[in-house]
Amino acid sequence: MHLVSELRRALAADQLEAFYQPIVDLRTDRVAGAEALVRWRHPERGLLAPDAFLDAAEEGGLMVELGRWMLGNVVGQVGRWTRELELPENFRVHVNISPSELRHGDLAAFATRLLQEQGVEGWRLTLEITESLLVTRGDVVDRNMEALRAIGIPLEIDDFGTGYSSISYLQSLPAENAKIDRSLTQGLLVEDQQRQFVSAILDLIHTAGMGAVAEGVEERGQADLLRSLRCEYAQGYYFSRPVPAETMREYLTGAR
Ligand code: G
Ligand code: G
Ligand code: MN
Ligand code: NA
Repeated sequence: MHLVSELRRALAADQLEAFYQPIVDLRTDRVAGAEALVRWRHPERGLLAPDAFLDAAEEGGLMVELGRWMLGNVVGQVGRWTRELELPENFRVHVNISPSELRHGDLAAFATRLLQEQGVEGWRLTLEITESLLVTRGDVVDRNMEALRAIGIPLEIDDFGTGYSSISYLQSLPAENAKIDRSLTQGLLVEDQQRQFVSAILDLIHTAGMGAVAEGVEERGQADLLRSLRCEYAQGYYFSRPVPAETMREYLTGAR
């Protein structure tokens, strides 16, 4: 079967699943949040990562539907965690939002309804938006970003440093955090020049009034260095791989 039609059926058959990767506050070494990452539990091919099907979703016009499924699933999960657990203070779940979702007029209205239905406050989420989208943003994107902010959902620039970042647009951007791409984190311990480069990027993020999240942290030395460079948050295999919701719950209750 064609991948697109298979994916369409998978959405209807609830074969998608949200995995969670912890985000750690480097100042306290505590879990400050998690990034939700979509997986497809394929009946024959096993657990599929997004690179196996997101392009097909985009081509098949399924991105908006997939994104809404994710957002609904995550907000439901956050609602249960808030009711059933004592969450770390300020714990929030970051969700990736595709450009097509942001270009769709009623993203903010959809999010508002979800939050109300599940009794979840907007600040419990963070929506990750890729840097490249922001360069070509139009009226609908701007209106969505403003409306999301108005309902208290923080925004975060994803893949920072890899896109076409124009320094000037940073100042006007309604984002709370910027996430440094793992290609930048990865060279941290190898080259002095890379360390200085990351340091300058962190300064830039802070000067723009945002907090910084570093992704792709795989070694303790990288976490230590990032902390010394005043990076607030970090995420990566050193702390944990993306895990199923049940495992994330165990992290949150201290059972793991
Ligand atoms: O873990 P990883 O292989 O899960 O993710 C690969 C890429 O897929 C990441 O760049 C991430 O931004 C993207 N991705 C993961 N989950 C989602 C999702 O729910 N929506 C969108 N739009 N992108 C996602
Ligand atoms: O949204 P985004 O592209 O940035 O999603 C994060 C992606 O990075 C996911 O595919 C996730 O599985 C992956 N990832 C998370 N932590 C690490 C890490 O420490 N090392 C590497 N190589 N990949 C990571
Ligand atoms: Mn992301
Ligand atoms: Na990223």
